[in-house]
Amino acid sequence: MSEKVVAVAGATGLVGRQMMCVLEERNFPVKALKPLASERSKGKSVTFKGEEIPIEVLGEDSFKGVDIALFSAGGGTSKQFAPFAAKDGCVVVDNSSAWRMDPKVPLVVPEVNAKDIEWHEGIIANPNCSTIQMVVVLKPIHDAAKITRVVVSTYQAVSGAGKAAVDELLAQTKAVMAGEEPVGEIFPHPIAFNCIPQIPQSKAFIDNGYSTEEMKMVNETKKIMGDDGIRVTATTVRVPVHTGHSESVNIETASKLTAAQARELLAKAPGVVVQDDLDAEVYPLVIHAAGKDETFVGRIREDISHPSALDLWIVADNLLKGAALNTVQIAELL
Ligand code: 25A
Ligand code: L14
Repeated sequence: MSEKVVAVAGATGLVGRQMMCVLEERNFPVKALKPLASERSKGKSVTFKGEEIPIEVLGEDSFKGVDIALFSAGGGTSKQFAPFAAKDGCVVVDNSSAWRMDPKVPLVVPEVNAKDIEWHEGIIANPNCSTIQMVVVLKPIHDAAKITRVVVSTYQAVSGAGKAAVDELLAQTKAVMAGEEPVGEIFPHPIAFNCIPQIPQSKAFIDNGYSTEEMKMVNETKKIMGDDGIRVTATTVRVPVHTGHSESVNIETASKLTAAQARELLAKAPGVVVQDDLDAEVYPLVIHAAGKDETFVGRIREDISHPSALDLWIVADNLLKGAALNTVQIAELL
């Protein structure tokens, strides 16, 4: 692969920073790195391969001479600036929700639908974090037994909501431990010692009673798997975890798979690690999955209430496989 000029839009955010770490760790052939952020980050710099690089303010002209731009600066920023990047011949890999359901934009998880990058027109979307870790597990099961329906509940870490949200969890935890009232600005209710069935933290709910995060899981799963026939319902919940999303998933299939067959399939699946030893009390845990690239699956069992369904527990690092790593993997395909 020839060396590329790579821009990172949102370089000072939690995901942007991880993107640069992943580029460095995976030895992505970077000719030059261009970190971009808002006016707020003017004067700051980032360190990449031991070199200090000043942040530039993101603008319409930021992408001249750039080959690949990785975006993680929020949906509004992506909507506004990605078209300028694409117009200048740069390929955008966008981590926001702005372009995911656009029929002209591929929505890609390399282990599932790498081929979809072929039809991009300058923008490729990185899916929602909770959706990514679920579909890497669904894919081998769908290929073997055809999934008809998925029921998922998530347990999502605060780092999904950015750096300020992580700070809020830590500050509220300290406050409660000191016997004080937890106060906060990011989440609609205290997150320390609590679970909040609302994601995102504002303007979450739509007319059907679902949150937008839940509908992302429904719609994006069908698009990535390339099968509108898979019925999906989701409940997404914020929990007081720093990093790593967990999911309880029930999967109905057209033909029956035993738990042993599913374990065998998943053990061979790319990007998936099976952790499933009940005698030893081994199953995926966020405290182990945080910082890792793989998606971990365990508690694999046959649903006793249904003739052909499985229950399982899926955990991954929401900032890595859920965001920065998957984005860089897409860039590697390019
Ligand atoms: O708009 P959305 O879609 O709801 O997304 C909201 C946020 O979700 C995060 C990301 O926050 C995003 O901004 N996010 C998006 N996808 C994510 C994913 N898959 C995800 N999080 C997890 N998983 P973030 O805090 O991680 O990163 C924000 C980055 O985007 C830059 N940015 C924002 N607006 C921009 C922009 N860059 C260019 N143009 C714009 N209009 C942002 O740069 C950061 O790099 P920054 O300079 O604005 O922020 C630098 C530091 O300032 C702090 N900060 C953030 N907001 C404010 C702030 N300080 C003061 N006032 C604020 N309002 C941050 O802590 C940051 O470190
Ligand atoms: O659609 O945990 O990428 O708040 C990123 C942040 C979904 C929610 C996305 C979180 C969002 C996620």
